[in-house]
Amino acid sequence: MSYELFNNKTRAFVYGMQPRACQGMLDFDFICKREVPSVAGVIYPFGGQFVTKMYWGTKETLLPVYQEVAKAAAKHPDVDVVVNFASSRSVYSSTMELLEYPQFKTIAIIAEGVPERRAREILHKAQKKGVTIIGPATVGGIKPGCFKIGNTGGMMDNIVSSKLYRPGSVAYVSKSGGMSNELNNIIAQTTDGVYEGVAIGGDRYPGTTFIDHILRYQADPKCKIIVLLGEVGGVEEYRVIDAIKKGIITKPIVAWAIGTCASMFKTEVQFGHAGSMANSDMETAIAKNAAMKAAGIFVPETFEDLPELLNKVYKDLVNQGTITPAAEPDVPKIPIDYSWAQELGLIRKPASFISTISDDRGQELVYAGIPISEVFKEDIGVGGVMSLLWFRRRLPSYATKFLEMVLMLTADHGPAVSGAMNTIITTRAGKDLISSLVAGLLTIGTRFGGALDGAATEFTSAFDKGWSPRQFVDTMRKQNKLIPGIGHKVKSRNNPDFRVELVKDFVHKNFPTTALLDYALAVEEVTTSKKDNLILNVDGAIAVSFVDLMRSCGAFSADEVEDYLKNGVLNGLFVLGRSIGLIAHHLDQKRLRTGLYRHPWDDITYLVGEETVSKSQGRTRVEVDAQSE
Ligand code: Q5B
Repeated sequence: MSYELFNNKTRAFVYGMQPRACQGMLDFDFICKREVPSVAGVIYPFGGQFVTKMYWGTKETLLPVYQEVAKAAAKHPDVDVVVNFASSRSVYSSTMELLEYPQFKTIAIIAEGVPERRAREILHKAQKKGVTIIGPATVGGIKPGCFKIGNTGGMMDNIVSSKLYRPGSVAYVSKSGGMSNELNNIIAQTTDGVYEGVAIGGDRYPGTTFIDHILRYQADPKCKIIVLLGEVGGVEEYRVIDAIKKGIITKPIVAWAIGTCASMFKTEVQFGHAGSMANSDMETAIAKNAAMKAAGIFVPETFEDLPELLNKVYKDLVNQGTITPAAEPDVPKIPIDYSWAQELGLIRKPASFISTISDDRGQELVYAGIPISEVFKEDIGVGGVMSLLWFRRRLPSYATKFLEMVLMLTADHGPAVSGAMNTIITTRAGKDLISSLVAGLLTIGTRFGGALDGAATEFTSAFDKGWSPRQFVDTMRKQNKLIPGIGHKVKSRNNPDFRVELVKDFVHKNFPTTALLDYALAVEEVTTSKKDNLILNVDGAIAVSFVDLMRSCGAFSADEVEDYLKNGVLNGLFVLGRSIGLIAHHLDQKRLRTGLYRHPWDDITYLVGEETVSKSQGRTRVEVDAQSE
């Protein structure tokens, strides 16, 4: 194994779709002032993506995504490192495949839970091919100023505070990836910084062990101090001791084996890592620390004393002239992700949108402050949900019942009404549900189903001015205006609309006041005396009742009532209710498999002359005919 696994020209593939890890590596490259990004591309056998968007500093850039290792390798012959994020299930096959490519010299295996037999097979093949494996079950490693494996070092602010953007003189090897962050911090505080750090992973059969990396550090002239963070279980620390005894390792080592507290337990303790359990006395952390100390390694009394001891060793080397601390470069500016900066409260930006009714960002969807589970626990029904979303408040139960009643009453009025007709014709033209529904909905207007808002406005205004019903009807007629909410194509005094009867009955029984409804019924007396079909229709009855409800239920101020009426909430009731029926008509036509509709000629009066446009006068023959009549 060459002593140098990584330098500032190292190029790598990331195996697996890991945008965060890739971005972390690129951000690290950027603050290390690397000329070329360390990630050459992503290998992701699943999906058909060809590029993935990343940042290089503050600019956006594209990373190629390869579905096949062969293509990636052929395209980037300079890549010699692979950071393999494949899962424990697929890491064996993917690593075995990667080992077939001689250009890959180092493979980091991140997955935890790789079966030991598989790990040993990988190791065997890697040794035969001369490939360095870091892991499994590791975060990887870092070479300050040069290269970072995946998520090693944590967030960028952590990397900057541990000065990992430039090399120091201390190289470490640990089992634990989490503890490697601690080491980055300790080394930055007590010495001129980290030269290189590798976490070999906590499995029983790691691809490389302490001695492999310590031998590299011994051979590397830029490494001046070695830190070894071992742990209970296994005998790898003793291989380092042997190498010291044989004079192979001569550089100062500061070391500690974690797990000295194991002796406080009555039974053998299995720590977090698969390999961290002592199978014999010599595998205990206490025995290892004692043996390392006896071999001349700098071993503190406790882990808490390690920084002080490391600082002493460092200072001695500085005093001896072995280490000459380099001038500190400027602390690089970290490109920080917008979402992260926002989470930290570092930035603010005026939002383009405001919403006050619902929120899906938390664990639970919230309607006007009420979690969706409460909506069901309290069984507030569709009317309750409408009151939360439309009015941002809870309404009394008679009000939510009324809302539901309106939806039920307006749901449908047969296939012959304008909206249903349009939906049916649209469906029969082969359109989809949404188009057919919308075709029907777009028919709703002041004459059909959309008279609620107008009715509420006109009746309320007349009532509030103290006009008598007769005065109201006469005034509207003088102004040449039809009274919204009055009149029906087929319903009349003799053929009453039962929907209106149901509304009147419910409102009179449940609402605190019914002043506007009663006024509208008095207006109906006047209009029906003129013509039998000029009844208070379903739009009108709902509209005036709703104004009574808003004015008397105690949940709305007078201004709010006015605002809601202006904003068209009442037509919204008809639109919502009738959507049920229009969807039903679409489904009905689909079910019946009806064909394209064409209106019969004999049902259309054609008033088209032979010549549509008079050449001399530029007027249509119909116009000419109409004028001469
Ligand atoms: N006259 C509804 O008209 C209709 C008058 C009036 C004073 C009036 C008409 C109207 C206002 C809008 C309205 C909602 C077009 C209706 C609905 C949902 C539905 C539908 C369904 C469903 C009916 C004959 C004579 C004329 C007019 C006078 C008529 N309306 N005077 N105020 N409001 N109403 N729309 O029968 O002297 O002879 O010239 O526009 O509230 O859409 O089921 O179909 O659930 O789907 O065609 O229920 O009333 O009458 O226009 O020929 O007029 O009565 O001035 O007088 P008609 P017209 P004159 S509910």
